[in-house]
Amino acid sequence: MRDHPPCFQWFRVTALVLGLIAVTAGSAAGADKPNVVLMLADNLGYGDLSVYNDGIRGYRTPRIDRLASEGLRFTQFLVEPGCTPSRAALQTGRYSVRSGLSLVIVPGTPNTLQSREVTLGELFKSVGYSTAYFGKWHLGPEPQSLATAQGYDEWRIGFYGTSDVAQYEQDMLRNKMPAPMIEAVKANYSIFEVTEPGGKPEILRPYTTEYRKRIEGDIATAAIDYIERKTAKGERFFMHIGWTRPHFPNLVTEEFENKSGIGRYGDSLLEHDYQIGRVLDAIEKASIEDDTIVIWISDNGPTRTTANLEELNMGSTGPFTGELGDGREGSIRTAGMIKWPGRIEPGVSNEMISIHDFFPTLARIIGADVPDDRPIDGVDQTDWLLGRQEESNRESLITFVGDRIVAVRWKQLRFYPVSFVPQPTNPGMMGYGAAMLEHAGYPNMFNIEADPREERPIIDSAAWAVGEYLRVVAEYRASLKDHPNPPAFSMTDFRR
Ligand SMILES: [Ca+2]
Repeated sequence: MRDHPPCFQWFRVTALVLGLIAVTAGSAAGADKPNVVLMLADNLGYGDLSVYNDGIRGYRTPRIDRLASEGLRFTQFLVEPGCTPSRAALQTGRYSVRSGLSLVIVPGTPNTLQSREVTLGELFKSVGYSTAYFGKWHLGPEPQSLATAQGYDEWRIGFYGTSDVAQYEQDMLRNKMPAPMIEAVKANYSIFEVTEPGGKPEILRPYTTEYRKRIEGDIATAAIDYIERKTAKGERFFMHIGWTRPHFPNLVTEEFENKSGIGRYGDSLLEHDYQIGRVLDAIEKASIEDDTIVIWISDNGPTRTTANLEELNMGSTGPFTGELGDGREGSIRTAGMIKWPGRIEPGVSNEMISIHDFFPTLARIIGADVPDDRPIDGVDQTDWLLGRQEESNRESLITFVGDRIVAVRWKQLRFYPVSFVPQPTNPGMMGYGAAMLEHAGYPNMFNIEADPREERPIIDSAAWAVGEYLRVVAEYRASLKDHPNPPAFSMTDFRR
């Protein structure tokens, strides 16, 4: 650290004292430690909500649209290309590759969430919040990986993996698998609850196709119960909900069947919207609305070619190409919004924010310490969100698949060291079913503002920007010197 002249030292001490007074005054007013409700949709695309698509798909999502109108809606919210990677990034504020979680979880490997990671739950616990997790986690079933081993006091309507496990039983029956094997597989994918930190999961029921219809409603009911319990005790809380929709299979209750006009993917969106509305109503009813930050975000783009047949190409990426699992814009740019009455001005912003940024931003808001013994890739966006500055603090983002850098964003430019191409299936699979094509030494480039569909490569006219691409990659690679990544697991590359 640089030495400062004495007058500057005096200024720093004075500023510190004034800062302490400000913090004390704020705490007395109770305004600096809001409740935080963080809601994560599963595989919802940029063009799936009516507030993003202007209702052109016929149906409306009125409750999320209203939340958007009361808060700040992001049109450049970036994530990682898959459930596990994005959730790891959200929990830790770090590129998922740093915790070996840049592909889907495989239980029994070291690639599940490890104790050494510091999660959002642990941040909130460190400053005295009550914390709870609901629904889908997808960061591993190992004891150290559970939400309740990672800073959350309780975990309701819990499951480890993804909602497609609801289809396994029928598929195994179709394939004449023996009954004991079916029962063993089902037991791995049950719905459970953990009622205390470090507690043992208590199995509630198997996650079947029938229960797939009801789970979103049960998650909402458990979340509402939590809000009522915590407000009755006057406790500050951090509530994190891993919703299940519109991840396939999108089976819904009778109430929502054929309601959207576009089939069950749309019906599922309507149910998701309805259940969000129930939770928002509970916040209002508990009279904590003005003192509660509500964040609603999706974890990644939708499945299109990799969904099951009934839902093929139903998820919408809006104007962008790509889908869950590949590195293109539609995979990593999705819907998101934040509401904090009286603090965050309602509106719409095209400034860049990524899922990693919530970790340092929420830490700043609640006065928690961000770990300084490891690289943190999220940036603190508080000043931008609170309107103290025009621009966000982010201008680049790297996208990984496994241990590979597959795309780099810098300002409005996208760089690709590889190309994603469809598998020769019918239909050709992209997204997590795509193949990756090695480039012969030069990246591909697109201007996402001039060309949202990424149809016109610009390496011929914009090679001046390659230096920025290399700088972003070099800065990340420099951080690996003292903090090497654990080996990334791959189900297709066994050379390491
Ligand atoms: Ca997902």
